[in-house]
This record gives sequence, C-alpha cells and structure tokens, in this order.
Amino acid sequence: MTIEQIAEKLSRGERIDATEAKLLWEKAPLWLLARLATEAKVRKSGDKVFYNKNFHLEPTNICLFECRFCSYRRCKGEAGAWDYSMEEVLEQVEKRKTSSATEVHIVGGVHPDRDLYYYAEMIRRIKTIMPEVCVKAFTAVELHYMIRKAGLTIEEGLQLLKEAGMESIPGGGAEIFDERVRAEICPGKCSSAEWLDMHERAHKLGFDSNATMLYGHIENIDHRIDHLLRLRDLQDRTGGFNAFIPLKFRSANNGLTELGETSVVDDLRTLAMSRLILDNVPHIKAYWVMYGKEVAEMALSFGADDIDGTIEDSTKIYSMAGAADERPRLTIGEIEKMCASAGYKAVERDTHYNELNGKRKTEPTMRSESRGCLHTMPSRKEEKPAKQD
Ligand code: V47
Ligand code: SF4
Repeated sequence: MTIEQIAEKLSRGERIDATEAKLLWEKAPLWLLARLATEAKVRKSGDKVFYNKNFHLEPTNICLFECRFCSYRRCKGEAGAWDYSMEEVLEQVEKRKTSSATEVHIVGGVHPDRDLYYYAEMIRRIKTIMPEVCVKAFTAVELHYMIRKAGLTIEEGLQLLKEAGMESIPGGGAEIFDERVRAEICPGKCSSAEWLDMHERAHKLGFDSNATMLYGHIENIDHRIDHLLRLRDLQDRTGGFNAFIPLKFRSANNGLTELGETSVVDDLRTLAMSRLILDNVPHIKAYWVMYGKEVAEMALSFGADDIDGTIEDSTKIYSMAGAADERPRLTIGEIEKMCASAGYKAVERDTHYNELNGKRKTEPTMRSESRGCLHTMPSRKEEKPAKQD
C-alpha cells in the first residue's frame, strides 16, 4: 500500500492495520496527518472541542514503586514528600465546595500504609461535601495494589469503590504496554495485562475510563503502535474508554533525564496517529498542562477534541517533571479563544462527556448498564512489588 492509498482508506472511514499505521507515522507529511486526523475528529465530534471544570487531589507522593520517568514520587521522610491526612484532603475539597467544578480527579503515589477502605471512606466524605461532583479516581496501578492488598477480587474492590461514589477511572499507569520496555521504565508495577484487565472489568461493571500512553523515552514507533492496538482491541470488546491521552515524557528531575524530550512535531504526529489508529475511541485529549497552552492549541488541528480541565494549581506531576507552568490555570475565556482560533466551538462537558450547556448535572451518569461480571478472579493475598522503598 502507498501513503495515498492508506489516506484514501482513512478518508472512507476504514480501519488501518499495524503496517499501514507504521508507514503513515514514519513517512506521511505533517500536513496530511493533520488533514486526516481532522477528518476523523470532525466525524466524531463535529465542530466541538470539550473541556471540563475539574480539580486534582493528590493525597500523597509517597510511593512503593520507583518508575524511572517519575519526578514526583518520594520515600517516606524524604525531602519533598507529602502525605495529607484525611482531614487535610477534605479541607482541600471544602475550599472548592462553592466552585463550579464538576469533577475531582484523584491520583497519587502507591502509599504502603493506605488501603482500599481508607480511600473508599475518602470518596464517601468527598461526596458528602460535594454531592454533585464526579469522582474520577485512582489509576489501574493504584487500584490493583489496593484491591489485592484487601484480598478482594477486582470486581469486589471496584464494586466497593462504586458504592462509595466513584464513577470513573483515569487513564494513568498505562505507560507503554510492551513488556520489555515496561520492565525497563517501571519495573514491579502492575503489568500491561493487569492494567488492561482492570479497565475491562471496570467497563463491565459500568465504569467508564480513560487510557494514556507515556511516549518519548526509550520506546520506538512499533511500541507506540502496539500500545494503541491493544487499546483498540479492548475498546472493541467493551466500548468503555471515553478518551485517549498521549502523555509526552517530561524529563526534568527523574531517572531518565538524559533522554531529553520529543519535538513538537513528534507530539503532533503522535496525536494525529492516535486519532487515526483509535477509530473506536470517541475523544483524544491534548492535556494542556503537559504540552503547554500553545502546543495544546496546535493539537486541535491534529485530531484532538478535548483539552481537559480548568485546573487550579492542583497537579504536581508535570510541574515537578519540568512542564513550564508551575501553577497551571486556564480560564474559560482562554479556552474559548483557543478553540475559536482553531476553528472550533468550546463545549463544557462532565466526566462522562455529557454536554453541560451551563447546566450542572444532578444525577450520577455512570455508563448506563452493568454489563455483568466476568468470571471473578480468585482472591489473592497482597503481592509485594518487586522494588520497595
Ligand atoms: O501514569 C509520570 C505520567 C500519569 C511523568 O485520565 C509522566 O483524564 C510525563 O494519567 N512525564 C498520571 N508523564 C497522569 C494521568 C492523567 C493526566 C491527565 C488526564 C488524565 C485523565 C490522566 O502521568 C502517570 C504517568 O504515565 N507521568 N511522570 C513524566 N515525567
Ligand atoms: Fe509511583 Fe506513579 Fe510515580 Fe510510578 S509513576 S513511581 S507508580 S507515583
């Protein structure tokens, strides 16, 4: 197949395979990727670009794991470690009580002394303070650790969190699915199969979720394509992913600093190829906190239709890894301007991509039906990650 033939196939809305994706990724001119990704974006979301009003809670950066790309984790007692008490976390929520945030995004380090029941209680208490806020919480890595530690099956653990008020699962922890690359950059944490399995089981219980890919470190284009195809396969089975978020590796203050960072052209090609390969995922998010506002604006011409939230100084993952802005904030006016200059209309959404049109949701809108459980996994005792602090 030639690039022109693959382009025609995509313009007809047909699916491409790994070989076709590789040819396009490596050889297609940037303008063609922009055109094809825009066609695919417009087919899914017309002239809309989505944003939400959210804030992040990061209860702790103390983590059992030692991912080499992570600038954020600390050992207990180390300079720069934080470990908020339940009351301190709830105080942060109280401060946002009267804001118009519709989502709280909770992630953090995998703390050895915290457990599933503690986090379920945290969610319950957050919902008491802000009953209407949607709790999008815990990467599959955190969930895997806390559910196994509790000795429950994945379904039992997820069900417990659902009953506490959790509605959606963020996309973190996916990194790169290729097992050899994963073993190099984040040894010991949940495997690719376990990450995918967590999301599959969650989708079948009625949660929706996101997926990410950490790129720009030691992986190559084949690994990126393999990652996207594993997500596409899962999405074919469940339909539970709302959005895919390519995460550009930021190189400051971590174990892979010497690698440097990808070019903006690589970032735009990656966004476009994500849109083209993931033909069954409705939204591609250009996470502006990580790209910066200018590249996020360009991303809207390369298949992205979501720029995440208006975050008020509340995520440290990227500022600690060298993202330019230490107090990331984007006003609604700036979002509208950014979308308009790319030729789109800014639309506020909730976590589940219901359009809000100035309204707040009043009822939780989890994926409509539980799809019935997979056969349950046997309970296992807590498994210690290979590396510990
Ligand atoms: O899993 C850690 C990544 C993720 C670095 O679901 C890094 O809406 C780049 O998943 N350079 C957590 N990335 C954040 C995340 C996320 C972000 C925004 C929206 C959503 C969503 C999810 O951050 C981790 C890891 O892959 N990460 N360190 C770094 N140095
Ligand atoms: Fe821990 Fe997450 Fe950092 Fe890995 S990326 S060390 S799991 S905080």
